[in-house]
Amino acid sequence: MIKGFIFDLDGVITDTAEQHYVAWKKLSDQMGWQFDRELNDQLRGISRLDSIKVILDHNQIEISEEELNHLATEKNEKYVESLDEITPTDFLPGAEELLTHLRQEGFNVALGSASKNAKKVLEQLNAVRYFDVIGDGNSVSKSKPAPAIFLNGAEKMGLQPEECIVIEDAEKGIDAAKAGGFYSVGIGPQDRVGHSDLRFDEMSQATLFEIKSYFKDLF
Ligand code: B16
Ligand code: MG
Repeated sequence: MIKGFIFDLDGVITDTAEQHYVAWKKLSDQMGWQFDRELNDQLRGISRLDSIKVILDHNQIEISEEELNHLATEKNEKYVESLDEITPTDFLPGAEELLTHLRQEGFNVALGSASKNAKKVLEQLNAVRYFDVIGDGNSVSKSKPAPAIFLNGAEKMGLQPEECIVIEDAEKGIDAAKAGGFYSVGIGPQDRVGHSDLRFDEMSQATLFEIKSYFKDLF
């Protein structure tokens, strides 16, 4: 039986992909690296350090570990500055409704985000109150597609993976959910999250009614 839900943040609750894009773009322009929205989409759900490695690989550039850390920190400073602009109107359509229904029906709810800034984003959205457990980039060391972040969330809720549904927008996020033995709901196109158990193009379609209808034997 399903007793809990684990939410990804960027692309599920709010669309911080745009702020990540602007920060990476500023750094790339400064460094003379090629960076566009298509490459930004490949960074969905992956950690900051893995992200900079993808950008460097794409540009066929090799730098020292020290420089890599330094530049990733610089990007983060740019990103964090932009988070002050997030307000409670910045939920993706449907996200707050789903969180509210889950609260009303007494489900356990956890966050399972790769971001080390997840708490700040939830605070800006006034969304901390919807979560029993906040798992973020500081909670585990192995990032998605490893299932660690979701296993950690389930454990803190006192639940088994098969009692939880993970909601994710990233290909590697769905990989992580499957690797951990979780049920999964994918948000996005078939070529990105078609390997989830249930897929919606947009978060607004992911209502509790639709989810319950699909996984009917589990509720
Ligand atoms: P930070 P999610 C992910 O968030 C983003 O999709 C990804 O683009 C970003 O690199 C990652 O968080 C780390 O973020 O630099 O703030 O630690 O989708 O897992 O909620
Ligand atoms: Mg995401």
